[in-house]
Amino acid sequence: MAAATQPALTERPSWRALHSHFEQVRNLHLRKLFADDPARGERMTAEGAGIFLDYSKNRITGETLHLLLELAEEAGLRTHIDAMFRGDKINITEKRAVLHTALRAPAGASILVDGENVVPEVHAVVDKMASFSERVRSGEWKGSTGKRLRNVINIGIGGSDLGPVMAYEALRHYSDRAMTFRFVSNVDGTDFAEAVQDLDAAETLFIISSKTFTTLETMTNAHSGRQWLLSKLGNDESAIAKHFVAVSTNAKEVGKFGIDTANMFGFWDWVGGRYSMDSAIGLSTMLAVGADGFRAMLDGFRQMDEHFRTTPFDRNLPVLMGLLGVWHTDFFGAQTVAVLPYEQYLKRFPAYLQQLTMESNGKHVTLSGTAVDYATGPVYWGEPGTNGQHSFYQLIHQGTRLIPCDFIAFAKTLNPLGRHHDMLMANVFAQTEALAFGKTLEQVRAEGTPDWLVPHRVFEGNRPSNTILADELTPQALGKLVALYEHCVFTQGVIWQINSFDQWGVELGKVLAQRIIPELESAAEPTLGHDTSTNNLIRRYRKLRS
Ligand code: G6Q
Repeated sequence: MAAATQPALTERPSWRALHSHFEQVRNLHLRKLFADDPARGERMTAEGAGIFLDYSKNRITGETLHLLLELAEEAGLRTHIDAMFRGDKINITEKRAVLHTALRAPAGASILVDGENVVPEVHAVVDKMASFSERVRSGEWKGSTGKRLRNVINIGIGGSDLGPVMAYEALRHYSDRAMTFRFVSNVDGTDFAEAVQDLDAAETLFIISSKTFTTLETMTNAHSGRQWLLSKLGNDESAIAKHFVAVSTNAKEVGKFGIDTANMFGFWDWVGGRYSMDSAIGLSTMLAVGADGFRAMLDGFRQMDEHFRTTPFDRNLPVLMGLLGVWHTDFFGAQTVAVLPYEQYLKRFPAYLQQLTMESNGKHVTLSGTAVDYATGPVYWGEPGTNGQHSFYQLIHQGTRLIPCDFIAFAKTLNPLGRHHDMLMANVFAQTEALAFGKTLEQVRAEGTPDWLVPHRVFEGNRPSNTILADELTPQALGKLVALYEHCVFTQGVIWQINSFDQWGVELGKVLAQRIIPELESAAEPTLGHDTSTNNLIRRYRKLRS
């Protein structure tokens, strides 16, 4: 890959220019930037695929933007985008193409992986999911006792869980309310026990979602699911075929588990776990909202893909958001980004984004293996508004850290209820205004505040935020929103010259856990060869447990 021959990020002319520029603008206040430029609030906006982005409340000038866009050009962002969409093996440490965009490519498209067009296969899987979903939703597909299946339990973890949970919650409004959806991920038995405790096994369908079909947590939960079902249905092994389906790339392991591979929905090694909610991993989503809803979501993804692929960078939402993130992270030294959806249905969206962003860009070496000497992916976190306003917003407004925020809101509510929605939206606008402009010492004094209290009531302001505004939370809008962040992550990964598509950092803990399991399970006192802390903790656990 060309990366090895790229100049180091910090050697790029635009990067150096950004450094000297930063010294000039670091103390500029948004109050002044807005006062000096009456058109700023209208100019520093962009619209793509029906999503509106207001980025005017960031600490940037026209020159900042110009230099950031130059950085994108120097980094060869355009070439990298084309390489991803084309199916080049840009995930070099795993020697894989990165083609989540192929999951939503239109039927007639041609995208080659190792010389083979993958688009027909993608559509064949969506069709197979659609016919299965319709059979379950209509009641044609029945459980082994002849009862209709009303409960769906997705067993999966990480990329095989967070997307499905988030999408189910996000699209609940469109879901079949006669059905119950649960998601089991944690190897903590409580997760499974609570998920099934009030369910009738005869009405329950398990989806075992695992790309590899070897993941410890998922396989442990899948076996517990199998046992639970069999124990409730008279140990009739033939029930498995009616109550278990799999989503995986590993037909061999699926077969070994006892699931008929006719009831397996496939995907491919070029779909990363955290980029897979629009693959067959979204089977639970389709069961909830139906095939048309799922296809509408794919269409939303596709629209944002097209926007990202074809729009000039200065009007390109994911590019602008990605570059602003680099500006905050590497120049202002911001360590986190708060994602604040003012939409209750998006309550799991920040958790979903944590994996998407942090597993992708939490990297310490470049593609060529050299250590970076700049900060890469920030910590993403957040909660829906207005709830967060009554807890952690205090630190964002008056704390000592700079926390760039993404506010996400919708013009229309799915649950019109009196004045609720206007109140919700008033809070979005009020928060971004308060963060940017704050309240000066003079203003606080002018309100008659006693002198001793004045410093406590001053809001410095100058806290950056983006506002992302869409029309209404539909399946299509959800697809657009997820793709927006996927491509924002991609943009940043290209700038930082890292591989956004591997995740070696999760390996070590897995390996060590496998080593410790027999040490906990053995009847005889094991000989422990860890450090003294780990040895001591294991001994203590063994003692307390008994
Ligand atoms: C995502 C990661 C990781 C993965 C899980 C589940 O990008 O690779 O979160 O999705 O470890 O893996 P399986 O789907 O193979 O069970």
